[in-house]
Amino acid sequence: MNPEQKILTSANAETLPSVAVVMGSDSDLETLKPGIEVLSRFGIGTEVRILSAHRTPMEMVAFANNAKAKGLKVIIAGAGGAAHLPGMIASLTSIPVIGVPVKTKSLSGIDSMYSILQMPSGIPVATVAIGGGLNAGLLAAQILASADSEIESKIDAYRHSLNKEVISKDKKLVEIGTKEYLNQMKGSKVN
Ligand code: RP5
Repeated sequence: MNPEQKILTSANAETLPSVAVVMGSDSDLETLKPGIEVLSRFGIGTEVRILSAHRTPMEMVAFANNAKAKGLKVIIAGAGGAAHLPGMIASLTSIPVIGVPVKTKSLSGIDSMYSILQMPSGIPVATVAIGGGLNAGLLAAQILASADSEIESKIDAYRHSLNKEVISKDKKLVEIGTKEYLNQMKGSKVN
């Protein structure tokens, strides 16, 4: 095992990471956590790193340059404000990059969104919604699923569970009515 592999956070010790989740600051971690968790739930190995386009640019370049040799297939990059990390990584590797605009205090993440979204022709970044860590993880899994039927089945099962959940909510709402449904929703939030 090379030294770089030792610092990998793999969802499954047997699985070498195929997805990297990188962020400009540890303050972005909460936003990316749902994506990291869903990848883990699907048994997809992840490498999670803090790499700043502005504070650690050389480390970011080294990561992007080594990404393909390490076997990474998708990179999720979250950043806030002047969010250059996803675009800079996309400029250094042809591995698909999913950008996650992190919500900011001053501009609510509109700054992050435009920074990530408005890439010049030729260097795409697939941008999810502001704070869209979960969808970034799901999209990464879906990209891998195009060549992996096991992951595809897990995504199908996940979507089936979403479908069942909404159908059961609808049934309950019809049965007990709006007022009682809202009461129960408020009660479950307190607990
Ligand atoms: C960006 O600056 C990071 O992605 C983060 O969202 C933002 C603020 O970073 P901290 O000041 O919280 O470290 O590079």
